[in-house]
Amino acid sequence: MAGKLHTRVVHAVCSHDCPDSCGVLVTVDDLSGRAVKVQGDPSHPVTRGFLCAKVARYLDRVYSPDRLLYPMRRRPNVPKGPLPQGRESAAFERIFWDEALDEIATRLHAISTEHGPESILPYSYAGTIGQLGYGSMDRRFFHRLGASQLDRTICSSAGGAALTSVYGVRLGTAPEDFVHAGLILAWGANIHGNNIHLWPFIEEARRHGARLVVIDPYKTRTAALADEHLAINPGTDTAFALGLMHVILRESLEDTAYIEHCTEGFAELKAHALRPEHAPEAVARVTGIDAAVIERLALQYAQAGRHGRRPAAIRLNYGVQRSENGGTAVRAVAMLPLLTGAWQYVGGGLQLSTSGTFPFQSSALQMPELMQASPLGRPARVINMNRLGEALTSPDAGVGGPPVKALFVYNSNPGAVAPNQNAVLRGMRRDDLFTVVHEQFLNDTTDYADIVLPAPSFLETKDVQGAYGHHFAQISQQAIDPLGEARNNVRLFGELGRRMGFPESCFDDREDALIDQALATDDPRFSGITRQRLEREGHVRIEMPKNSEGATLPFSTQEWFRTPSGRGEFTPVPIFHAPSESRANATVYPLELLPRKADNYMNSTFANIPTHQRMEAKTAGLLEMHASDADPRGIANGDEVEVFNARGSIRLRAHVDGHVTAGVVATRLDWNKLTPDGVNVNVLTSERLTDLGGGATFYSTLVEVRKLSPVAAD
Ligand SMILES: Nc1nc2c(c(=O)[nH]1)N[C@H]1C(S)=C(S)[C@@H](COP(=O)(O)OP(=O)(O)OC[C@H]3O[C@@H](n4cnc5c(=O)[nH]c(N)nc54)[C@H](O)[C@@H]3O)O[C@H]1N2
Ligand SMILES: Nc1nc2c(c(=O)[nH]1)N[C@H]1C(S)=C(S)[C@@H](COP(=O)(O)OP(=O)(O)OC[C@H]3O[C@@H](n4cnc5c(=O)[nH]c(N)nc54)[C@H](O)[C@@H]3O)O[C@H]1N2
Ligand code: SF4
Ligand SMILES: [Mo]
Repeated sequence: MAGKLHTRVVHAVCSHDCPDSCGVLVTVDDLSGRAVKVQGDPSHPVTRGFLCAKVARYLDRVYSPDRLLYPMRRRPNVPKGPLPQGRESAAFERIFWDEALDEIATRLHAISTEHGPESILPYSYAGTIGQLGYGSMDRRFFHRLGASQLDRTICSSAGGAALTSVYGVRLGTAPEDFVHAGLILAWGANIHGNNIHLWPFIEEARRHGARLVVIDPYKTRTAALADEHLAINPGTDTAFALGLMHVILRESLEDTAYIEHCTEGFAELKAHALRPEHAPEAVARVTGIDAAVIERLALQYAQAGRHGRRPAAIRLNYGVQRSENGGTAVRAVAMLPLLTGAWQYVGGGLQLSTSGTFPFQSSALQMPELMQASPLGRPARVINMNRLGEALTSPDAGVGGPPVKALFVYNSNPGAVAPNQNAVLRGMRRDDLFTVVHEQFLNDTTDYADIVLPAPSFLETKDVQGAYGHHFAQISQQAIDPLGEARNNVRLFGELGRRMGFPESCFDDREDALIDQALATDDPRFSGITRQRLEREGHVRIEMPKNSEGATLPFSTQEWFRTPSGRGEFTPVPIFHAPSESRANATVYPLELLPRKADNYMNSTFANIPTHQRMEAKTAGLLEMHASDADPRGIANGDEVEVFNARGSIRLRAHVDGHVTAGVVATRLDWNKLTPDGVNVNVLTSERLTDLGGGATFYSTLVEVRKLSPVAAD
């Protein structure tokens, strides 16, 4: 009880790459300076007082004995390459921050002079999605340096480009409004695993009679809890969406008044969708979903919202677009509410991303104009992050210009998460590549670093954040001092800018100044939203235009669209092509692989934390198969198997369990060094890009599986 007197509660925001962006209350013991408890903010309307299982155990990560606490340098004569977990630090010697920064500045300067600044490649993604941590001072630094630009495409760029092509802006149905829906489609969306704070709203809708239908080739937690699970063949969503449109149009169930006011290209879409190849029987052959089911779902979808029925909401997530033709698939799905006018009803519409709600001033934070002041004097070349393997192993980085001679990694673990891992690791192993990694842990990427630098967790730094799954802006206060000598991304790149001798005063900006810059805009959505107000209130809802009944209904009227035509775009009409790596085009490698995320990790984050490993123990290291694929290969439950294709191979244990249908196999992302053969599933995935947005195609991967004899297995 006495202890209570010495604690305070700090409002932070979970900065992981998750749509929920939870408000987190951190209890800090003032005597020790330690965080003693984390909990979901009960006053946050979407967090509603709970955290996911991963972050509820966050202190096990923050205070893990394995945290990287000091800058280190590779010892002379220790080659780059993997070391077992717990033994990695033997490759390094501790150095002071000053030495580390001086050495980095000296090396980058020399490399820039000799090979040109574009031979330096930053590599980052979403270790934090705070505005400052994700992209601010780091971008200023690399822009001023003239380094190659990184196209950050590994997650959502196909879907983002697709949504923008149909709507012009990334807006969607508010999670709170899902309670009013009568039909909810979870389309390539593992809500219960990846987006848990939407779940209570769906449960509430179901208490009022809503049906939840999951469209996913894998029987996720979400699918297991749904009213109906449609196990679609991977990469065939365009065909499925066209099948639904076909029935809706054949039955004249489209909303003609809405289409007239709000859309463009309807006649073309109608002619296309009514073609015989989009009739339910034909679509059933492609998608694996019965024609009768397609008929019924199309009628239910179109009739929702009418005659007093509750409306239809689609939770489309990024699973659909991690496929070779995923951009087109997202476009096709995103057109459904335009056809039925579902946007006009509270609780109707679609959510892929709400990120367009927040007019953060990212160009003020990132200052692309600094490229003009760089030695290059022009915008630098662009390298797609999904092609890291090619970038590190080609003499012209795969895009023309100098080879990559320096790699600066932060906010990401490409050694584990990037596709075509064998090429990535071959590249990172190069002796003539200078690699810096800013990290919280020694992992599959630091194994290849020349210098490692300690980074803070979100408890240890201040930031401002929006969300891609709700409408609240939040300040994340610094709850505790950085552990060891950790420095946040802002300080790291500000200091480095000074070491490089950049004269611009923008390298002196600190967190509060940057937050102010992020919020400084005339955009009415940020009117009245200041750093001080966010600090006071924790979270503030971004107000969007309301209708005469006081409801915010995105895309219910024409004013919402931001496409060139100012309307929802049905053209170019979505055309279905089977992915080149899919059953329709399979030759040598017949099985479609789902290289999945783990329910209890965040991509590769948490994979090294024993608490989280225990939560994930039931599925780690397994290859899930259907009996009809296991039997002819002589594979039984528990057998050691090799999963392989032309890019690589991985050893797993077969699990014949009914989570996948015939022709599909599935396994999960893990750290390489925590697997028996030291590689993870990304040795099998390719650097091929999506049809739109240059996205990653993890879910278009063909493999073969064979049983390993017991001798070969040990
Ligand atoms: N627990 C947990 N939560 C996370 C993450 C995590 O790693 N773990 N990662 C975070 C990140 S980075 C992101 S981007 C979001 C992503 O959230 P989601 O988009 O939900 O991510 P995925 O699990 O990749 O894909 C969703 C589902 O799509 C299915 N799918 C695959 N191919 C197809 C297809 O062709 N058609 C259809 N209809 N479905 C398909 C997959 O089987 C999967 O169950 O989640 C975030 N939240
Ligand atoms: N096979 C397969 N591969 C995938 C996916 C998949 O579903 N299957 N998903 C893909 C997707 S959707 C995504 S988004 C990517 C995610 O790829 P990444 O963005 O690389 O995600 P994480 O694996 O979470 O790694 C983030 C790293 O950032 C570090 N970090 C956290 N905060 C900070 C900070 O403040 N500063 C610095 N310097 N570092 C910090 C963490 O310690 C962690 O190691 O993976 C992709 N790869
Ligand atoms: S990972 Fe997602 S659900 Fe979990 S605490 Fe963070 S924002 Fe919330
Ligand atoms: Mo992602």
